[in-house]
Amino acid sequence: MDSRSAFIAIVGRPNVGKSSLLNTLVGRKVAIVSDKPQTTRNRIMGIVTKDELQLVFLDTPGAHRPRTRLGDFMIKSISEAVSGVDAGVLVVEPTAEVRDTERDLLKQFRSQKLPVVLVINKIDTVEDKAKLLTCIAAWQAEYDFAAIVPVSALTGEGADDLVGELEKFAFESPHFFPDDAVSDQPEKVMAAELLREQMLLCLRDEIPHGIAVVVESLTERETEKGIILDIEANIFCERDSHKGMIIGKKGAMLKKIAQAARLQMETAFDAKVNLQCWIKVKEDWRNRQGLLGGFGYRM
Ligand SMILES: Nc1nc2c(ncn2[C@@H]2O[C@H](COP(=O)(O)OP(=O)(O)OP(=O)(O)O)[C@@H](O)[C@H]2O)c(=O)[nH]1
Ligand SMILES: [Mg+2]
Repeated sequence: MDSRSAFIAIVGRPNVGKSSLLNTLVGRKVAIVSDKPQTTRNRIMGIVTKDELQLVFLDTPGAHRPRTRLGDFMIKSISEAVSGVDAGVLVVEPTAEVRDTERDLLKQFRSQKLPVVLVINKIDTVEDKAKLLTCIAAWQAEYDFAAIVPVSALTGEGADDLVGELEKFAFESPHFFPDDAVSDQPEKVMAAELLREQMLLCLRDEIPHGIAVVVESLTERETEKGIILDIEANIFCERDSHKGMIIGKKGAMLKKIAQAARLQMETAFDAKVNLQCWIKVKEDWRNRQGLLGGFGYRM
């Protein structure tokens, strides 16, 4: 059979599980995940290749009302992703509540005449299946979806059904990426994201949202015990007080964060990692265009 491909944008409100879904579909961790909203800041590509079929997913930041220039960038990267795909996946929580955020996203798909599949995620949290039916009915009334698929990104339930629905949007074309590719993210970016993920998991309130991570160098070194990756990362935060919280008592917090991030990197890169981190303060960087670009938030 001839090869087929489709580009698919994954959109939705913050924290609904878009990145978790991407990871489940790809079968590898390509996007970081946390319980805090606005975890994803860039569009992140995840590639699924099954024989002749290649689906290229674009995970996007959660749709929200931006309050900083970084927020503006995040919202722009949603429209950017939506404008270049063959179909959309709108991810929602398993509730019957439809909000303007989702209506605005659907408007973007409608204006481009793109088919949309609704994914009702987190069904592992729904005990009463009648609730799910109410939820489906509410969404059906809202938009003419190409399909509605209940899934759990956590358990993987429904993921194959979803791929089955999305396969319908694939058109005959050569594959855009090598069949063994899972993402387009450079290793340095992946390493920075894995470090930022641990900050989101370990730090509270506004602090993790005001953190940017830049991996300055990532070099491979052959030793008697195998390959070691030396990774040097700069962690930028917004205030001296935040810097203190990140370092923690006698450096305990930074040690915990770096240790956890190192383990994640070792799994991701399948090599031993030697991670060094420096913390720097850049006041109000989320509103400073020049800094945003340098931190990787540039269109
Ligand atoms: N119980 C359950 N939790 C889930 C599921 N999918 C995601 N989560 C949790 O929901 C939270 C948010 O997941 P993310 O994948 O980071 O959500 P997101 O939509 O990418 O969030 P943003 O990047 O902030 O827009 C995390 O705590 C996940 O573990 C699911 O199917 N079931
Ligand atoms: Mg995300």
